[in-house]
Amino acid sequence: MNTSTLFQALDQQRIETPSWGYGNSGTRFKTFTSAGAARDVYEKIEDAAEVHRLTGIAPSVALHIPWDEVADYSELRRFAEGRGVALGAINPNVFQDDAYKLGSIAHPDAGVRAQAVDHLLDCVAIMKQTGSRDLSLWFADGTNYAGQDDLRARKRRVREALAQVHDALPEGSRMLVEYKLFEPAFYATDLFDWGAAYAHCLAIGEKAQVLVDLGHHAQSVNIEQIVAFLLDEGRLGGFHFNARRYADDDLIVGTTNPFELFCIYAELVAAQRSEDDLTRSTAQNTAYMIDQSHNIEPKVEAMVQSVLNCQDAYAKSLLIDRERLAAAQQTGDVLEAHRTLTDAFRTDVRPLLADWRRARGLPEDPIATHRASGYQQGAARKRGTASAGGGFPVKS
Ligand code: LRH
Ligand code: MN
Ligand code: MN
Repeated sequence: MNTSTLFQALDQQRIETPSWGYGNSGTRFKTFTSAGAARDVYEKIEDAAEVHRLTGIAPSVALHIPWDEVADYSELRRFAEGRGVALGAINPNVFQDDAYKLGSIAHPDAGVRAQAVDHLLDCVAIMKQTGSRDLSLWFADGTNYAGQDDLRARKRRVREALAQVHDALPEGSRMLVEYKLFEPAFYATDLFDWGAAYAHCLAIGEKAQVLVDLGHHAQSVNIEQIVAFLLDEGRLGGFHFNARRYADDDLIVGTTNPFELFCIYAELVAAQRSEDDLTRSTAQNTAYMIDQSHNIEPKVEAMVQSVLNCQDAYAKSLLIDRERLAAAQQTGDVLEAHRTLTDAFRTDVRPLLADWRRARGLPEDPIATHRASGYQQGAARKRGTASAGGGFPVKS
């Protein structure tokens, strides 16, 4: 691939950052407050805009409702657009009210289920004002003890609620169904893996797609294979990027497992070029989102680093010699096929990406530019230090 084709491909990349990554948040053990952490949704949007200014490929920010609740979402949309970013996926939150102790859409009580569905439908209405395409759904629902509830009944309740929300989605929008192996429920999680999410999506309709959060798998699970499978079935909706060493999410994507991130992008790039229309359009419409909340590192800097790690993985995956790979696969030359991948992975793409940034009027070293800009010090002066509000103070 020549440089101008590579640059054009790099221009297409988009990574959405999460509002909740800019406020103070922590582990179940401790929330460390950071000087200058965003206190409300407006400051979160300002930080997301800073990440986009520095990287050029993070033009939208996901919202979590009610963490980011405002009276007027059209006004919030104008505020964001005025700062150069769009409002992205809407993430309803049905896991923090006292009513949800035994679950939300899988709760044994029909009244609680209705309360949860009402909130999901409110979020569908919000999407229309924010201009969001995707409703991003994750449920903390599950049980802690064998016998605590009827597992099949819970499955049917989940199906019924998801179908209701699906049917309320406007044309052109989607619901992304996120699964998670465990936590906060530790015996059974209602949406426990990609297969459960996929089965529900298939049953409820075309607007339902699976969301793969990299943090939500057992350590040895091959995520790129799940990605390939869902792409081929036309049901991959999007990603929550992070790193799974933290049991859940929150560690910077591509830090401990850059080869895995590269392999995931390798599947996506291959699917974008597929001759199969469904696979190709699924890959082209995949939403790339970060789901990280940083506890000990500077938040804006950490988000910039996350976006850059995705760019690095994507650039390397564009360099894979696909003809050499196909030939090696066809002849059963196992090591040649593997070496074709690792040749691309081991290429130092930093000079190429610095050139791309220079050509696009972006800072060659976004982190150094951010550090030198005084943005962080300005935020600390303006926002102060002990600002634990605006996001989830403790995340488990
Ligand atoms: C759950 C999760 C889900 C939530 C986010 C804050 O672990 O990944 O996507 O909405 O974290
Ligand atoms: Mn997630
Ligand atoms: Mn998570």
